Amino acid sequence: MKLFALQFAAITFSLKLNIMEKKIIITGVTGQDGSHMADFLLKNTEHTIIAGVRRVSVKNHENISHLIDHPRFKLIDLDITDQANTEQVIAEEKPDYFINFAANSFVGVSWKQPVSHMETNCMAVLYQLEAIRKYCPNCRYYNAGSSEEFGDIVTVQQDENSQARPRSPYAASKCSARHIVKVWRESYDLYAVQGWLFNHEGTRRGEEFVTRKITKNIARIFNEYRTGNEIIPLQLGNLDAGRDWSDAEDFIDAVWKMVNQDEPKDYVIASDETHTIREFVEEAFNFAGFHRGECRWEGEGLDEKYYHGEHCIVEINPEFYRPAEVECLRGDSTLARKELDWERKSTFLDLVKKMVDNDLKMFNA
Ligand code: G4F
Repeated sequence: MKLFALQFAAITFSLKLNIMEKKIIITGVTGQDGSHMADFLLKNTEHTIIAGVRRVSVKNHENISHLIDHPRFKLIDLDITDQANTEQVIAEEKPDYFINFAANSFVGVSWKQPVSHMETNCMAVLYQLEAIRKYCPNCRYYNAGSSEEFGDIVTVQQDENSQARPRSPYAASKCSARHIVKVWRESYDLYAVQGWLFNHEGTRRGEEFVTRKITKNIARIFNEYRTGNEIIPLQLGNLDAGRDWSDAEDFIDAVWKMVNQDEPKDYVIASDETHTIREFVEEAFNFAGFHRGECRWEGEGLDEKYYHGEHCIVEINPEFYRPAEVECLRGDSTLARKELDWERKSTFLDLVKKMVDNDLKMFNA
């Protein structure tokens, strides 16, 4: 009887601390968020990670190369746009958590590939939830939502009650997925949530996104200066759009907390600040040694340029403008800070510096 009581106490204790070994499927694990989530869970829990990866001829495992031999990290083939494959994986693995970070996440391309955005960002969510409903209804599900869903904003700050006003096929696909998550949660009593994650960046960010494009090109320009080669300016689109940027690593524990509440609920995760692309450019060049006092903007509109001395270091290319722009985003993460007890650690300037330092180091390695 005493032994039984002890065992019971141990189980309750480990459940409370979330240290019971569980099975977690993560999709998009080769990307920024998925790889940070895998790192976080392997470090802070005893859970096993099943990393669902699409089979491609050239592997892009750079972000997870350090995890490949980890005993609690298992790679499996999973194409989330294939319903049969999704169903078979979920039926076989019966995960305790399913964290869906896989997405077509580049807004700019979504006008050119709207169908694939809908299939990857929305239909895949439907396949996942249907399979979870059938084979493991106790599985806790997270889908990556986006501040792009707010789009054509009507309030200075966007919170959980703000209206969805998508401006791109990408945003429309995320809004559709949000409705699916909500309907499946309410109809089948599933623990299914979709956070509104505002822009989050870092050293694992892809180069197609503006922050990494800026910091990688600054490293190249720095090197051109150093070696006395011709300076090729960085080409950008709309400099005056405002974004609410955070360090991606700060968002991971917010997502983990979101899937571990008593009741499923969607939260806004943000820094609650707005900075323009122009500000990001100025701060990033400044950290690289192109000090603000030595740089200046000249010209207007498509002819605007940023100079360091007589060298043009940034110019505008209309190709990088979008058919419809989300002009300004600023989250209101009050609810997440209060109910999830979540707090970001890095400031905007910490993030810019970290990305610039990393790319300068990588370029000169
Ligand atoms: O870095 P971006 O491509 O990110 P965007 O569109 O805000 O989307 C990112 O954040 C979302 C969260 O809100 C995610 F859901 C989404 O998956 C993705 O991670 O562009 C940021 C801004 C835009 O206003 C864009 O017009 O930068 C502007 N921009 C200006 N020049 C540029 C460029 N964007 C890119 N990618 N490349 C440019 O040359």
